[in-house]
Amino acid sequence: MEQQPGGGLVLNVDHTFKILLVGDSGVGKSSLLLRFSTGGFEELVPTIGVDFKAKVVDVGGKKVKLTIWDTAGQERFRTLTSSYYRGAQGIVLVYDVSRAETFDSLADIWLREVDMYGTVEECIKMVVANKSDLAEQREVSREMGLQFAKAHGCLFVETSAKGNVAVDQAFEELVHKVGDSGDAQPAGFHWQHLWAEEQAAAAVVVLLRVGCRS
Ligand SMILES: Nc1nc2c(ncn2[C@@H]2O[C@H](COP(=O)(O)OP(=O)(O)O)[C@@H](O)[C@H]2O)c(=O)[nH]1
Ligand SMILES: [Mg+2]
Repeated sequence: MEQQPGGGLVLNVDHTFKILLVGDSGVGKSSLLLRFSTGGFEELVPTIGVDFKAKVVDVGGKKVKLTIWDTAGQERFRTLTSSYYRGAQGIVLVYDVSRAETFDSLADIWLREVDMYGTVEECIKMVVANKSDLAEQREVSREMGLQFAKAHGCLFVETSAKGNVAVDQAFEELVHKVGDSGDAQPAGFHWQHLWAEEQAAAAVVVLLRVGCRS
């Protein structure tokens, strides 16, 4: 988003992708986002229960604004609202390879929620097996993760947010798949249809900017 001399706001990107992180508390969702976000990330205003970050990336020569949504811990109470899922084109389902119950939760909770509340038919899902550095404590084999991902039509990658293993590749692969799916919203369209939370955050940014100028 850029402020024009006349005061109008312009999104100078070709597309906007909404990407979500879901999974049990403690699996490393925020750590993955932090790892991916080092460099060129814009912290948007945290709203109640949801944090999101925006980053502009290049996908096949087009400028794409990613808004990556993370929970602010309320997944502990299983109270993610439907608006969290609405319009998501990419969904990252994270488990911790050292805690089998977080893997079970993908089927028991998170995939169900995605099916129930997701609104984008062609949405790309990726299963991320995080904490691959914890070899000694591993409870979920790579093979199990891969089988599960295949069975549910998801991409699969093992990562370590701590060791910075495969984190960028995971997000990049997902973003490219979303770009290929043809379900990306042109930026202009998306601007008209921003979801309530993002709109509220954008309004605060505008107010802050206006405040700074006067
Ligand atoms: N060993 C290891 N610890 C990790 C990794 N990623 C996150 N953690 C730790 O796991 C805990 C929970 O991480 P956090 O990102 O807050 O999880 P969230 O609740 O899913 O957002 C923190 O103590 C992190 O430092 C990883 O790849 N390896
Ligand atoms: Mg978190």
